[in-house]
Amino acid sequence: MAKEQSVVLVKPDGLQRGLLGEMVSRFERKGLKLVAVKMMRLTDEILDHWYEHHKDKDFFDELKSFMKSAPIVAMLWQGVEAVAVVRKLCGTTSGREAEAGSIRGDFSISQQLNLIHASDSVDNADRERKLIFKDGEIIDWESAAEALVYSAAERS
Ligand code: 3AN
Repeated sequence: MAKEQSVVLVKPDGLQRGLLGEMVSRFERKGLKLVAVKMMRLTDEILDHWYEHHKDKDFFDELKSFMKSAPIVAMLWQGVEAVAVVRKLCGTTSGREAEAGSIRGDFSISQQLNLIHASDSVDNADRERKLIFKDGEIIDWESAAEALVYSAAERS
């Protein structure tokens, strides 16, 4: 089955609140595979592309300065239908509405300070991956757990 990659950003509030380990743990336990990770400070150049769909919104400038207020941790998680799976683990955008059991549902009560970003489509995951990671930073390693988390049919 088709393996996808989802770009996840642990946002400044997630890092400041010490939730990085909690989030990584949830993705690992699910059976997703981490193929790239780095800490960085986001720039205007990246954010203007990243949030292109919000550039005319009144919260755009505030959103950008929030995303630059502390470093973020960028990760690439791989797995079968990873884009939808990761979105589900994150929960819907507003922490107040996000499902209990999701990352936002369990740890956020805000629309903007919602801890985490996850790609919302395969095309956007592709675009976001290129904005953040160089080819050499992505490592497609052989996971011994793969035979335990997927059936043979799902692995092929
Ligand atoms: P998601 O992060 O769930 O894909 P988007 O792409 O609609 O949601 O929003 C991107 C980010 O913009 C959100 N994570 C949130 O931080 C911020 N945002 C979205 N809507 C609002 C809003 N109405 N007011 C303030 N910030 C918002």
